[in-house]
Amino acid sequence: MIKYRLVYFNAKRRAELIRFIFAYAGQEYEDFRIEESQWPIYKHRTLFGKLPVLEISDDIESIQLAQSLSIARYLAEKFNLVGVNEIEKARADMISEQLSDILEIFYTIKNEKNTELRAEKERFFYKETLPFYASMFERLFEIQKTLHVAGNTLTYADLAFVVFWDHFGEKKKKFFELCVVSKVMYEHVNNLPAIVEWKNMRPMTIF
Ligand SMILES: N[C@@H](CCC(=O)N[C@@H](CS)C(=O)NCC(=O)O)C(=O)O
Repeated sequence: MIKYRLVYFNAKRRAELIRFIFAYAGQEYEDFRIEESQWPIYKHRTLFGKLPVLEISDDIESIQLAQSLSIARYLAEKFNLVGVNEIEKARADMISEQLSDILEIFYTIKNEKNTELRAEKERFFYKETLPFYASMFERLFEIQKTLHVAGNTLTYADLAFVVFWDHFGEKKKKFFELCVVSKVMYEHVNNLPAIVEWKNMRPMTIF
């Protein structure tokens, strides 16, 4: 029997999409969260010195996968969450990567040590960066006229969309006043029983 062990810090960030996929698929896995203090020792046991990694083992061997989006795609493929045709698949990848690019900007700001500079960059992010991308996504969904972000079937990109917006807490409400299609898409996935259940049972972390 295949066993999965997801290794990450006690945070949502780059592991939460993977956890959403496991939750949606109803697949058992070990959600292993390491303490920051353990990281220097653990780092050298990972493929590229970064987390998350997914350890996949059966009776014969154990392998490790790195890169959060690659792990997400591997699992999405396994649990039929990649889309039903080439265009849906490409769109699911495109959207997930675009969301990840925006989050990269957000994480860089959050990691800024200088508090004044961080506050300034955060203001810019919420005033310029996020509105720009939010309106781009909204325009794309208006043109697509599909039920889900990548087409007419639910893909891992729909889960990524919810994980993305959850980074911004209550601030997302202001965006959803203008981005009404995005709001519907977000709420549809956010209200799925498996996602509601996961959100209720997961450890409390800031992001
Ligand atoms: N592109 C990689 C980025 C991985 C990454 O930067 N992980 C951070 C945590 S979110 C990390 O391992 N930081 C610790 C370190 O660099 O030592 C992915 O998506 O998995």
